[in-house]
This record gives sequence, structure tokens and C-alpha cells, in this order.
Amino acid sequence: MFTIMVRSPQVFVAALFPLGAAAAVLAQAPVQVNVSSMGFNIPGDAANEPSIAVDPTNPRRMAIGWRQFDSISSSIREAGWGWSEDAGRTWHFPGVLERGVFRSDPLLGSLADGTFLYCSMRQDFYCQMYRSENGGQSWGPSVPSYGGDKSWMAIDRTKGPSRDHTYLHWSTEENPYPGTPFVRSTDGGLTFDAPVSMPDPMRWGTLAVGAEGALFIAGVRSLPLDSDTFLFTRSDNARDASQAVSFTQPRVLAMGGGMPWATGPNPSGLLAQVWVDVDRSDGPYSGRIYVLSGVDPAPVGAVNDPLDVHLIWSDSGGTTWSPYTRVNPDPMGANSWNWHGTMSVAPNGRIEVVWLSTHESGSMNVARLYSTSSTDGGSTFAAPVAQTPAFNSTAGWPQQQKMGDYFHMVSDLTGADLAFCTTVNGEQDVYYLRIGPRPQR
Ligand SMILES: [Ca+2]
Ligand SMILES: [Ca+2]
Ligand SMILES: [Ca+2]
Ligand SMILES: [Ca+2]
Repeated sequence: MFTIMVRSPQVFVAALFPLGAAAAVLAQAPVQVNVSSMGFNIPGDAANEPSIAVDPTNPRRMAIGWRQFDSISSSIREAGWGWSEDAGRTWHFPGVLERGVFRSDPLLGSLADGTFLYCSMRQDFYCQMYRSENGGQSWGPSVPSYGGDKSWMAIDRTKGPSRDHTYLHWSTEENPYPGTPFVRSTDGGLTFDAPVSMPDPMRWGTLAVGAEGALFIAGVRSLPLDSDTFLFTRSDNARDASQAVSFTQPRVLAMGGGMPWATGPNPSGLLAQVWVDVDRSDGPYSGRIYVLSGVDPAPVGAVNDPLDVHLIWSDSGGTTWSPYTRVNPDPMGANSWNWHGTMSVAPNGRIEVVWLSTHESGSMNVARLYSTSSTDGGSTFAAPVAQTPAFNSTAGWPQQQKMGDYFHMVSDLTGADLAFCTTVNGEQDVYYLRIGPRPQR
């Protein structure tokens, strides 16, 4: 009885959903993660930019890290984290990695055996890697992991010798390692090789590892910064621990527009990351590489839409790419911002995408979270499902005008685990959402 009482954030959100068909589709309501020890919302704090780790040996165990602002009157942020052992139904927020230390850009992931990694960046742009052997309930001492502002992380989960290789990639600017924006760990984040350079380096992107251990990176051009130019590169020897990592010359991707940033509903942040993922199944789209981003589409007649979510793919390992698919189906409009688009590809090849959309409100600052999926290799997407009520994304801003730079999602055979930020309770807080049925385990 008591445990039901303390889930007030979840009940609150569920009560806000409209009755009817849309509500019936909702398998679960979002569950707040940055909660008090009693499970209640903590008034007056802010939390954003979440990243999630899911234990592949027991997907009921998850951890989410985020930027924790104890007061919205401050820009001081710490490395918050929460954990769940009941498939995300309840979350525990024990605290921050290092009390009183400014930390940002959290990146979480899981090794094959369920050891969780948490990469955290300090104010001086050096990153540290923490490990947890107990599903994120506590974290061991950190090791230096190079890194820099706006890193991303991928972990090799193949069964081959590169299993648990951990890769980090970051921007070329304002960082301790500007000329060498990539590093590898071949022992699951315990130690790191020296960072290496990349041709035509990129930023604000992500990394993914294919079924055979090939490494893919997509982003926008970083040197000099050109957010209208999307790039893709791959490494075919990152999997070989005996070789220094090298990359192909990046290819320019035609995404149907450039990437706006620090504008619109997120004036101090990104409106999208460049997401790359790959079909690791042996199904009809095996090996297909996907890149998804928010782009500013060209005007259509008198309508100049500021931001849509576009997807392209490659069946040639990244050499040639498809025309883009517009993932969000809402009408183009001057205030139709489709932002924080986030993608993950399931082990069976299904693609999940979520984004925030302002198209119903007509207001740049009032959005809902939508989700959709594709089972035909990205050619078509299901009708989007609204996963939250409308919320004002400017509510509860800390002294930094953004709702973080990203969300993070991990797909499995039946759905996806999403860590995201919303203000449905009137504050900026981090939530977990299960999309689709939970895996049977
Ligand atoms: Ca709060
Ligand atoms: Ca950030
Ligand atoms: Ca436009
Ligand atoms: Ca749009």
C-alpha cells in the first residue's frame, strides 16, 4: 500500500492523459526518476540531459544519469543518477557522483555482463569513467577517460573478441584533446588507449557498433564548425585491440537541410543530436545503417517549417545513402518544432524514434513527446503515439536556458526504454518511459 502511495509522480502524469483511443495505446505512463527517498517530486530542482543503461542479462535493472541542478536559481549542476530493479516502475535517486563538483554530459551504457558505465565530464572538460557492479546502486572510483565537451559513448556488445570495447568521441573545440577527439578502451572502461585524430572531425553526433564490430560515427562538421554539413565515418579496425584506431574519410550526408542549434525552444542547447544506429539482425535489412537528425527543411510554398526529424540509410556500409524520410508526419508550419529527435534500433531491426512536437499547440514552447516505430527498414513509420500531455518546455529552467542537449533510448525485442526530460509536473525533471510491452523475463 505504501509503495503505491509514494508513486505520486506517476499517478499525476497518468491522470493528465486524455481518455480515449490515445490513452488506450499507452502501455505505461512516464515515471519520474529524480525523486526523493519517499518517491516524491523534489520541488525547486531541475534535471535534464539523461542517459540510460539497461542490463542485458536482466533488463529489469536499469540506471539513468542526468544533470542535476539542486536549485533552478543556479547553473551549478552535478552528476545525478537513479536506479531501478523493477523494470522502471520505481526509481531510486541516491545522490550525485561527487557532491559539490560541477559535472555535465552524462553518458551511460552497459557491458555484456551487466556492469554499468557512467562517463561524466567535469567543468574543465576532462571526462571520468565510473563503473557499477550492482545495477547502478553504487559506483566505484573513476578512471580518466580523456573526452571533452559533448562526448558520446558506444559499447561493443558483439560476441567476438571486441566485446565490451568502449568508444568515446567528442568535439574538437574548447577541449583538452582538440586534435584527437576519439578514444578506445579495450577492457570495459578500466583503462583507455591514447586518443587519436580523425579526418574531417565532427561534433554533436553519436556512435554505434555493428553486428561484426565495425564502428560508425555520424555528426556535423566540427573543423571549422558547419552544422549544415552532416558527416559519417566508420572504423573497421577499432575492433582489433592490437591496432591503432583509424577512420575512413568522412562522407557528406544529404539529410534534407542543415541542423539548427541554440535557437527556438532550446535557446542554449541542441535541438537534436545526429543519431547513428545499425540493423544487427539477420532480417531483411541486416547491416542497414541509419542516421537520424533534426533538420531545418526547405520552405514549401509560403510555409517555412523550422525543424523536422529526418532519417536516411545506407545498405552499402556508408558509401551510398538513401533519400531522406520525414519521420514526423505533422503538417509543416512556422511553429512546428520537432525537436530532441532520438533513435534506437532493436536487435530484431525495428527502429524506434521519439521527439518533442509543438505542432498541436502552435507555440514554440509547448510540446508533447511522441513515439513511433518502423518495421520496414525506415520506409514507413507507424502513426505517432503521444506519450505525455502538453507541457511548457521553458518551465523550471535552471540558470541555463535549455532542457539539456539530448534524450537517450535503448531498444529491445518488444519495445524501448527511454530516459527523457519533461515539465509535466511544472518543473524540469527526468523521467523514464517504457515504450511497448516489457520483455518477458
Ligand atoms: Ca523536481
Ligand atoms: Ca550538454
Ligand atoms: Ca525551414
Ligand atoms: Ca516541423
